[in-house]
Amino acid sequence: MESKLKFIRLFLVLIVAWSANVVSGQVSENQVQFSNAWIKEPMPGMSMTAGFVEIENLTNSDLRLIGVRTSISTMSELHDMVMVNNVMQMRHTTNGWVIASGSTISLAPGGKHAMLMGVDSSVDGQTEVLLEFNIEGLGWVSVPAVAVMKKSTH
Ligand SMILES: [Cu+2]
Repeated sequence: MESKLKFIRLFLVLIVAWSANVVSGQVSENQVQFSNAWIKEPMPGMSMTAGFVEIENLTNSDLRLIGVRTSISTMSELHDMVMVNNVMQMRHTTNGWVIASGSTISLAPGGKHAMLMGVDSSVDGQTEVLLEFNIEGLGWVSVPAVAVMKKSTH
């Protein structure tokens, strides 16, 4: 009886360790907090869209977001919006973005976003997508997101 309990306890510990590893890669939940992840449902016939998320740095040092990827797009880039001659244009951010210790950056419509190109045509509203973010020195983190129909430009 006692050995059975021990076995169950070990089993539970293994499950917890395994699921934490799958969800967050090398990054533990008390280092970086991801919230409100979603992607804009692609317009009919379009293979481009954008993904959004809020990322909070819970560590004592500054972090840098350096990459994004998904399984539903062939190419993904970090994009920022800049004003050029009174026109908003998006720019590929090649250096990534610093997330200062204790602060949050928002990828949101009208600003920073994850540009997704070559998006699988089967993606529509309600599709569940894993957005993966690369934090310099910590590695890739998978964040579940859902495709949502939203009327907005990014
Ligand atoms: Cu873009």
